[in-house]
Amino acid sequence: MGRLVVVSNRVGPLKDTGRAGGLAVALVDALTQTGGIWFGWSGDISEEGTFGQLKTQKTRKIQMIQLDLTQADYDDFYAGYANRTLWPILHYRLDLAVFDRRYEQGYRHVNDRFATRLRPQLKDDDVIWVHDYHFLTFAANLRAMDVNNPIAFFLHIPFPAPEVLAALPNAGSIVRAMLAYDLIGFQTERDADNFRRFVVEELGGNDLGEGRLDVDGRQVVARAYPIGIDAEAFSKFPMAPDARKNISRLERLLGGRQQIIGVDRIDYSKGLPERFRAFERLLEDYPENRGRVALMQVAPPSRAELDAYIDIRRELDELIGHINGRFADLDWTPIRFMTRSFTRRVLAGIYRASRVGLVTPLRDGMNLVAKEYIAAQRAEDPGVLVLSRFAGAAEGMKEAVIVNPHSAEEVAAGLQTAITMPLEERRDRWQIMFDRLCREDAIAWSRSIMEDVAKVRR
Ligand code: GDG
Repeated sequence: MGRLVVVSNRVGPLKDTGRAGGLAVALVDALTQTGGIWFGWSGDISEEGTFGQLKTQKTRKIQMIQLDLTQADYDDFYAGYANRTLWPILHYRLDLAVFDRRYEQGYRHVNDRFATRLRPQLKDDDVIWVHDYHFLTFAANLRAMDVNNPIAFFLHIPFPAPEVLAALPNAGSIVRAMLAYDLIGFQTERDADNFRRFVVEELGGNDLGEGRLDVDGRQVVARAYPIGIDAEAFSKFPMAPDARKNISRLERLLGGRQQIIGVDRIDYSKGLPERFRAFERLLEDYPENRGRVALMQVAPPSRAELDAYIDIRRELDELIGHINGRFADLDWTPIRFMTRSFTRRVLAGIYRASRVGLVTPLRDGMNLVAKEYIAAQRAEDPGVLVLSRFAGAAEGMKEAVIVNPHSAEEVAAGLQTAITMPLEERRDRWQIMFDRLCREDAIAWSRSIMEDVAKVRR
């Protein structure tokens, strides 16, 4: 295999400084195998934007190449089409999607500009791997510049039912552009199936079985490749000195009470208001938990300049104030809400100190927090994962307590099951999930995509 060229909106980090997630670890591993390029947005805005100087940085085997955006690119491509149009639609939130043709034009323009700037860097035997909803049309732009290399794509977020996606203006044209990829990877069988169904029903393609599609003589593979985490490494994090220090701090504070932990970017897809209402329901329906169980929510803000995110932040502040006001006691606060962030090691320690991991998105591509929570547990006395059926992770974690996040009763009952679950059952469920996480880790994930794209050369 030739070099690998990774394209994603944000690039790096190349070294684990405590913040690199499983994705960065898997991509650095894949890039180190063959050497290669990691190409994407610098995170900066400048007047020249994609016409400006490339920002490059090279380690022994990996070259990072980054480009700026102009303010207009940022507004239309990033804040606009990617995050106000595609993100809500792909998460089944038609009610929040904004359709503006300037956004779509900006999106197509930035994809084309990125392809144009990458083109001169490419060698004939490179394999190209493009990530996520920012770059759906990227391969079509490269193909128009006579790039014949194998190109794989991975979508980190859900691909909705065709009935939902069809509401996107020009959905057919966007999905048709995706067919310029050789291999399209999704988080779940459901997502891959939705994509194939769109291609058959809306574009008149043929489903040839085993994920293979034929559209007007062009063949593409669309399959599920559920993303994994660096499970082995993550399971050791709670033993690191800074994690242990924080575990002791937490345990002192809890003084024998049980903790439920939630960790999510503040995003309407994560089901945070529904989660807090379900916790309130737990305290109403199972009053023995008052004073004995607390919910800790780590919630780093994201995309905070978008209206939908300002609204949810306000809703959360009010709701938490209401619940804490209603139930707090002298020595007990029901919900602790933190918008600060932690290193991955400390986060792993917090997971370990928590009896229940609560992951209740309304829709989520995978949800790595569910996997990290399991990886961080102690084999002798593991906690319980309460998991939304609408997280991609639910497809491969059937041993969790699976709940419908829209039902406060069901989540409250799931929490009660988790809090009272006997040790033996906790161990049985945990062991199965942990073994699977180690087998199907981040590195196995990227390798299987790389193997398959090599097979479907044009
Ligand atoms: C997208 C898809 C898909 C959180 N707080 C801190 C922190 N985190 C880390 C978590 C986890 C990551 O952020 C969040 O990953 P998720 O998978 O839960 O969610 P998204 O950010 O929405 O990711 C998702 C994923 O892509 C991968 O394909 O699973 O469905 O939406 O790793 O630990 N990390 C640190 N400090 C924090 O305070 N260091």
